[in-house]
Amino acid sequence: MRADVQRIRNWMKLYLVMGSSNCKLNPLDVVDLAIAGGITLFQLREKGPNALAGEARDGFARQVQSRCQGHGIPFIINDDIEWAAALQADGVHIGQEDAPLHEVRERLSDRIIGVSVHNLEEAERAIDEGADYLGIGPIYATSTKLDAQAVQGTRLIRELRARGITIPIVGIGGITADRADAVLLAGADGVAVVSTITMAEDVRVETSRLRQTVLRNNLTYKSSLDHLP
Ligand code: 3NM
Repeated sequence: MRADVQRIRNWMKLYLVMGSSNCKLNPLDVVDLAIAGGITLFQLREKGPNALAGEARDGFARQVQSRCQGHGIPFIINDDIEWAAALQADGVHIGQEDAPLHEVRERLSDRIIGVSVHNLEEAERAIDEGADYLGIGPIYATSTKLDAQAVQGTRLIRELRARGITIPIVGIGGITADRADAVLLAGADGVAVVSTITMAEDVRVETSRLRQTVLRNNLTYKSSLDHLP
């Protein structure tokens, strides 16, 4: 059964995206500390020059997944639909260059499917085709994703909300605890971060700081959503 929209909205609040190569510490320790600090969703994005492959990749994924499962945190795979299916992950996050959404929905009918969008047209298409949430970025400059598009600020998030579009939205790209307010006030349900958590001096403390910001702001945004038709 597909999760209802309110659960998905709640999962967006503090969304950790990471791969083993994004971390200063042992990546499994980072996952443990981020869970202790209060992340609400996890996406495994095992990409880039030092990414794991083959059995090492599988073994790492299963260890992360079991940590997430132990704490009721949905575990999502970036891009690789067949891997997500093999792992029985809770969902997948796809970009514009990945398999078409309707095919992904056929393969993973009851799973969470998130889509990265960069403009109104992509957002409307993803919604029509059944995306569960939209990832919008890069909001701020990022050095984590080498092929990131141009920085777009919160413009698209504001535009979608101004049109009365209520799909769960997470902002991504260069987001820190100090910048999270602007993303949430624009209308995002939460923030997705890589380096603010994975490279933090104290992963648990930084995660808690982000969580406090997000929970405080989401109250403001939720109450404004109540007035939408
Ligand atoms: N996707 P950090 S930006 C994975 O714009 C990813 O769609 C982006 O990393 C997008 O939090 C990004 O370290 C990297 O800036 C975000």
